[in-house]
Amino acid sequence: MNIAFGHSNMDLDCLGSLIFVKKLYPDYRLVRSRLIHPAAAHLYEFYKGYFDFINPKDLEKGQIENIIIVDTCVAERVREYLQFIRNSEPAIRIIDHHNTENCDILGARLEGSRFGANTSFLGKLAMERGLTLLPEEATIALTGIFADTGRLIYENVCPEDFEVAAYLLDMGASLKLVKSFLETVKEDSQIEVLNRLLPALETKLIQGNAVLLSYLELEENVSGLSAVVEKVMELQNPDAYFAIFYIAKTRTVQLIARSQRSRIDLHELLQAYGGGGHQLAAAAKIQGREGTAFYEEFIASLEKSLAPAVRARDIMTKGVRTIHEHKSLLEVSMLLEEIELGGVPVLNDQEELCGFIGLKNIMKGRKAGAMKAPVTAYMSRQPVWADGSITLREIERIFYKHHIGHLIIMENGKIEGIVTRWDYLQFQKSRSPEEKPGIKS
Ligand SMILES: [Mn+2]
Repeated sequence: MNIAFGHSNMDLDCLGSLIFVKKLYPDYRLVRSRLIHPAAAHLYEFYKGYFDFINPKDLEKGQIENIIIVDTCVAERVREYLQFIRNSEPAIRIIDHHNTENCDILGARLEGSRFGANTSFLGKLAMERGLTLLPEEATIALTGIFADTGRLIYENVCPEDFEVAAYLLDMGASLKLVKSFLETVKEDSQIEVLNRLLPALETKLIQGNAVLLSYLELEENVSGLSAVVEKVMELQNPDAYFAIFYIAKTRTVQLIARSQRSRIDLHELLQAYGGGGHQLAAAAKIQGREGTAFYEEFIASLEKSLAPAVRARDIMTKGVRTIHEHKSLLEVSMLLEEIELGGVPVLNDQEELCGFIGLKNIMKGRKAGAMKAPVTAYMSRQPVWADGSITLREIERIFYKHHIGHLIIMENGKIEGIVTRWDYLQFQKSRSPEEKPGIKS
């Protein structure tokens, strides 16, 4: 017998991969994990018939010749299957999109690419072979790709994920169904918590970071709380969110945290409470504490332990050139060419900031044939400037509000630098790892 399986606690990418295995290698039987990841439970309920799974225990009976393992390369995560294989030395082929350096399944043949989703690798094989899928199979596979790629927007996404997604749409995948399978907040109990959380939210500016906090008492534990917290995060878009629940029945404080800034390292922060997780997603359970007292104490500790937010002075271009108000448009355009910037601050006789002149202003002068006119005739007389201590969020707000591309940064009445839209975007692009928290496998 030939068999295929994914990791324990099968998730959506696992199921997506397996549906392709079934199409590509029809002589392999798929084996079901004892556990289905909660995020995959709904899809599994509707579509389990399409997999025609056997149970790990069924493996005891036969002789296993070939094995395909998908979406993991770690022995620990497939132990529940391997323990039932009685014969020695089956041929093992691993198809995984994780870093396979840590693979500890001996003698296995490794395949796969670092695509956003493992499903995409198998999807490429299916495309190359010109396979046809049922609409239901295409829906299963597309859900897998969307789950592991945050709907094709995480940093791990490759062109191949898009290609396979397009192919699946062609095969009749239903985006409506995919969307509903990806919805993680749908139980009544979760929605009730969500409704109670929203009015309980408070935002605090801590070290320049916009931090969202909430405290809620629950009778008993509600499953899928972290999905609710992620939903709130999505709605409010803070730098970080700390949701604190007091579970009356078990007298436990549950702390669930999400961050969007790698500077706010949640794994490290929550270790102090015996918790942990990833940099951007972590949780802790604290026994024997009274809820509200813990909440107050936790906020106070954040004031001390939170890393300061990035400020204008951290990302500005320093050593900014300026131009005197009596200089001509021609002179300023030559200066801009020299320094490769789109605009410069204008100074008056007292060396004070009195305007800003950019390419657009010069263009107007050029059209009017007035390149010899003084800068004052065409500059904008209300230069937008800000203090070096403002945060990224405030910079963003100023750009949008004033429709400008350059923000002059002053410290103690002196021009210290300029933040351009380009500086801002470069910084946003470079700050990794900024993977979205959520399903990671
Ligand atoms: Mn995966």
